[in-house]
Amino acid sequence: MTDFQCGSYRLPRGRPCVMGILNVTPDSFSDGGHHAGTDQAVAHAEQMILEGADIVDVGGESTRPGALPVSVVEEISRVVPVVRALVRKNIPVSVDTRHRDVMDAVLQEGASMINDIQALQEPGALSLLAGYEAAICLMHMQGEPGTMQRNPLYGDVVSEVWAFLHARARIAEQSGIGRSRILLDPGFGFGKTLDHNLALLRTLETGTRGDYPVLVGMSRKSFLGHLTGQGTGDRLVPSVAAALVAVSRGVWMLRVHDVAPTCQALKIWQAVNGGTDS
Ligand code: YH5
Repeated sequence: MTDFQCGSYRLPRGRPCVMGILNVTPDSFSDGGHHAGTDQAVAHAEQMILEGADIVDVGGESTRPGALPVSVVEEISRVVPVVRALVRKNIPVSVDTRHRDVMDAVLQEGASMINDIQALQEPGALSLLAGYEAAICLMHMQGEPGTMQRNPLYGDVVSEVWAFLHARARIAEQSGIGRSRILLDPGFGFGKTLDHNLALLRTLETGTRGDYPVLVGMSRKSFLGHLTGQGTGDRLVPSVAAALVAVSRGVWMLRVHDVAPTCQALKIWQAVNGGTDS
């Protein structure tokens, strides 16, 4: 199995990898000024790397249902200082954005991955990525963040989600983005009911048996609360349980808030299921 290409980094395909979530929205870190926020964000990223994260995912736009829209200029001013500092510290950086101009700014700073909940559908995004070596995570979403959870409808959610992702991957390859740097993500919670999320989780092999590595993000999401009764701040155990279900069904990368507990769980999984190398 060849390694996954992530800018100048190579991540091993022979074991599950972990992406640590770093939100840089104003509510995430204290607003003791612009630099204080950046310093705290960088410290949190370094902590996640020490805990075993393979890459850090920096996000400056909240895409939770009901969140207020952010201008591209504002999003760039939130993420660029953090991306710049992490690149300087040789930490592999992903940026969670759907906007071409944000991608342009962070790729120039040396970001190693773009994580796009809109699967490069914004005009100019495909050709921009083709000019870099950065990896791209193509995610499925039905609707728009503000309204996507109102009444999501599918004929067959599993086949529709994976057909969309394979179509986007094909377009990405035709645009000059090599297969060894494309990841697919079914987009848990993005225009999906509890039943849709469960159907996708139950049948993850539909995606993981294909030609591309699969990333999932279920950490702390509402559907885990609906299944357990746990509130937003109390979903660590459900999140780790869901992560293990996912890797057992062939998922390669996990996007998580709680890096240390996830990596501990993965050590058990890897001791049983992995080789002795990696
Ligand atoms: C994802 O799945 N998700 S942002 C609501 C929560 C907790 C967490 C109500 N970006 C994904 O993390 N990128 C986000 O509790 C993502 N895959 C990829 N590739 C939403 C989020 C969250 C929302």
